[in-house]
Amino acid sequence: MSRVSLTRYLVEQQREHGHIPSQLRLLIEVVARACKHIAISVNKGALGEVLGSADTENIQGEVQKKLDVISNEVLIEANEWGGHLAAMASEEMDSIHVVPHRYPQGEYLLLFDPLDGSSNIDVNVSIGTIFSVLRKVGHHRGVSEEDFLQPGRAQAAAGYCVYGPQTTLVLTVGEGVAMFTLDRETGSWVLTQDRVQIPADTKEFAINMSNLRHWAAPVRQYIDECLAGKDGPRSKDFNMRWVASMVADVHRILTRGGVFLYPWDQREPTKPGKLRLMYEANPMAFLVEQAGGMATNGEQRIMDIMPTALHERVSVMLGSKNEVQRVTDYHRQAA
Ligand code: P6P
Repeated sequence: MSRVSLTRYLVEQQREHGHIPSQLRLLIEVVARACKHIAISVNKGALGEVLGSADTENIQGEVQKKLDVISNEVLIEANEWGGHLAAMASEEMDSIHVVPHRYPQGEYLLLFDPLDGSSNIDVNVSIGTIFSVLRKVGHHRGVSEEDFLQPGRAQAAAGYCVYGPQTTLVLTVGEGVAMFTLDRETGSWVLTQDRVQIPADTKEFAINMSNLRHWAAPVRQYIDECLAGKDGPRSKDFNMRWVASMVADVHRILTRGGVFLYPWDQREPTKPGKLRLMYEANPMAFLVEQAGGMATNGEQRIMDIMPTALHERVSVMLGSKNEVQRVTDYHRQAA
């Protein structure tokens, strides 16, 4: 079978569905190229003097790793000049980054977590870049943080790049999910899976079990039933995985099914959850739904949440539809 490159895939998707205007195609190709540059830095590890902390903090109050800062700079510099973007937002930046006046402004807004899972960088475990694309609505001049505060269902595209044994770009523009593996010899992204589908049922759950005593009752009920196995109410045994890198856990779920939970817990009761809505939960929810899965915060569809702040957090349950439906039903019954 002839190899299909990312560019060919986007051109053929545009021809078939007409939903990838040239500015969006340019945006996706620029982000994909930036991910290749990030992969090169990530893969250097100790040989590239890119490990360890940058001795700075981000808005989340988290100590930034050197690679967090490098990845953020790569994405900013790659996307500034193309004329496809009005502004960018990142986990690593307090406020939005407006495209400088020396460049033309485009109609899209790009949000990203430049290197998610950075606690895994120094121990050589898979990490990734997560991105979300919104349209700048309204024809007012200028762009502000308010322009970004759109629900996940408004996304024009979303994806991630996982830096693991393979470097894989996973993308949706609203017509299913496709996976592209980086061919390091030619430097091109090659389509390796199209029309990804998550099985509706699974025997694999992903959650940080050390937080068990802090969970709300519905989560506790759901996990206890999984742990009870075939002698319990589920009448089947479950397996558990927790990479502590959302990109790696979600990639496994897109590849073979599963359910991922990072729910609210009472450690910081005023926070709805740990993960960020705009550039972690929304793009992952878009991918999961496009692959036939489900993504809720326990009460509602993640992509229906109306954001009120750029860096707001959210409780996340996503993956195999029947499992997410079950744990969401437990929350609704407890309400
Ligand atoms: P914990 C990584 O820091 C991250 O944001 C996600 O990628 C991951 O799923 C989660 O946090 C891990 O959190 O509390 O298990 O370290």
